[in-house]
Amino acid sequence: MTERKVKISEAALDVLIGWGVDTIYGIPSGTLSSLMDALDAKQDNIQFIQVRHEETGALAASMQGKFGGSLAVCIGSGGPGATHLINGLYDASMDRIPVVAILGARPETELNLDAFQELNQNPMYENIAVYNKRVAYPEQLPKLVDEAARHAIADRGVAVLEVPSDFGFEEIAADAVYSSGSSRRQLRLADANEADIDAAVALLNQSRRSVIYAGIGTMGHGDKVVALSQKIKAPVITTGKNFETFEWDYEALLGSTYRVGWKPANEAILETDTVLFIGSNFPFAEVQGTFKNVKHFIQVDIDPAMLGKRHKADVAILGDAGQVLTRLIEKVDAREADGWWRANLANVKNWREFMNKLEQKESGPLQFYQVYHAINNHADEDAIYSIDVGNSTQTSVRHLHMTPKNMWRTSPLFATMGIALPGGIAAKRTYPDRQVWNLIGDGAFNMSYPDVATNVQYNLPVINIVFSNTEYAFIKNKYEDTNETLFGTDFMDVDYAMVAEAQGAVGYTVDRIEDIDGVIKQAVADNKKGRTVVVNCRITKERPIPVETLKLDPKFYSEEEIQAYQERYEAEDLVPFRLFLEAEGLGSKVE
Ligand SMILES: Cc1ncc(C[n+]2csc(CCOP(=O)(O)OP(=O)(O)O)c2C)c(N)n1
Ligand SMILES: [Mg+2]
Repeated sequence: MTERKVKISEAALDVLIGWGVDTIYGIPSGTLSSLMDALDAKQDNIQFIQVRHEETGALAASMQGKFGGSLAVCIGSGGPGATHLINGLYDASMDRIPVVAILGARPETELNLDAFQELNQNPMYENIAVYNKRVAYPEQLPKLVDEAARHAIADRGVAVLEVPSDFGFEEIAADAVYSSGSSRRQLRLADANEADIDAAVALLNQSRRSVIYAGIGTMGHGDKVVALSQKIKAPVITTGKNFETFEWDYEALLGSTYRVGWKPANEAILETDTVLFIGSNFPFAEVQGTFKNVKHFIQVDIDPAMLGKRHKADVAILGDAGQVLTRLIEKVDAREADGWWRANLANVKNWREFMNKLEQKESGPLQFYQVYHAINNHADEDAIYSIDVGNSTQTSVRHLHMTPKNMWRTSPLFATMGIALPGGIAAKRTYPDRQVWNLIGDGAFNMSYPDVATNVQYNLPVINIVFSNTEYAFIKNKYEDTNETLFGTDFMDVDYAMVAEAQGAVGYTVDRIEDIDGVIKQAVADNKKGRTVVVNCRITKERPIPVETLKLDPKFYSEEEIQAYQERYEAEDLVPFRLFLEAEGLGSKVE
């Protein structure tokens, strides 16, 4: 009997298929030659998505993980392709998303000769990779691909494998190869310590002004957070990346803190005495003094390395958010609605009225608010949102009406621009039957728009909303507060509708409030017919209200300052939280 032989590169792909891999993003190159042959042979099981830039591929891979898709793989040619992957891989690493990156390399006999395109590649990823190797000889390739996949998943990060281009052409005995994907198991977290739960309950029972700070760890447990919130009358602060966990109109949802946030959360966090901080890593906590007025800090996390990271924890609970919430709901005392609760509800109601009024304007030059209003009107109830970095991050957490049926993902920690469009490719690939919206600033679209063609080429129809203001507004707005000039923040106008049409997508341009609803409605109709759409929303240059530096309280600002602030942000009806507290007979802690 003769031994059955298989091509090593095909065997390596079979290993990945065993890990559930169904998509590989990248661009071919000489250094990826044997892998490309294998991708051709394995087309029935793995789709190669040819992107226009390797960064798009790596960002799509990262976003695929964030959207809950299968293990994502991206490839880059030895040298320039490997360096192009870097932003996506750094993004995945910071969000602890499993991604396998395969880097091409010179054939074995040409290695280490300072040959054309030859780089010492693994060290570029030393900083971030959970696994980072070069394959040493051909028969090792399937084994190391398996190692890379297993480490990416088990260690929640980026696994990098450099593969000399000729190795995959060799053959290996078919029965010498296996995928350990079928052995994939997860550690079960032990139940939370009951004494820690009791200590948390004691603090919550005695607190006068508690808030629940619900991070990404509470995703999927929004109902429990709300049940606890209602039982102990603690309003809910969430985080930029966790809005979809809650119904957008939950009456005690205060939004998120700091710049990408809401006014009520920024105010309440300075007035609360007890914070129940669940499954969150708020990276601005120390630099902004977010918790400076907090007396008691209770933290819940599944990662021991997070406990105590952002603030000293009076009670630290190691455990799953859902399980801990259930225990807390069972044990904690119920509380009647009190002044703290009512003041927060009144504050958030006032904030929502402010947002609604702007969103619902019926005529005039288009502002970003009305774009969201039209999206909210026409989006499917389970729409997926892929969000870029810039004002769109900030405005989408304020104005998109999200519920747990939606998904909302961005680059929250690495915060790289250009992530929304690759994210939309990954989202549509993962959920072909759901509606996908990419919400993108014009600066970020400039970084990513060649890949509209990728959506068209692979029949992955999405709706791109481009917020065109011909400026890097998020940075310009910051410079207004920190710099002497706004140098370098403006750029020239581009006709993004034409850019879309040139790539086989549908393009629209809109600059009036009167027209936005009709255009978005049409975009949705086109998309439902299988078209990728780009809506160039030429919006005004108004700055979204800076809720991290509110100038509304007469205790701290002159009448002129307040009036100027209110006029600029159309915020005549916004009331400082202190007044709602005082109406309940409560004092403010803010000095
Ligand atoms: C790759 C990258 N480069 C630069 C930045 C810094 N940055 C953050 S937001 C932003 C402006 C975004 O501009 P645009 O996409 O036009 O959105 P806008 O804020 O104008 O709505 C910049 C330059 C970044 N986060 N990522
Ligand atoms: Mg812009």
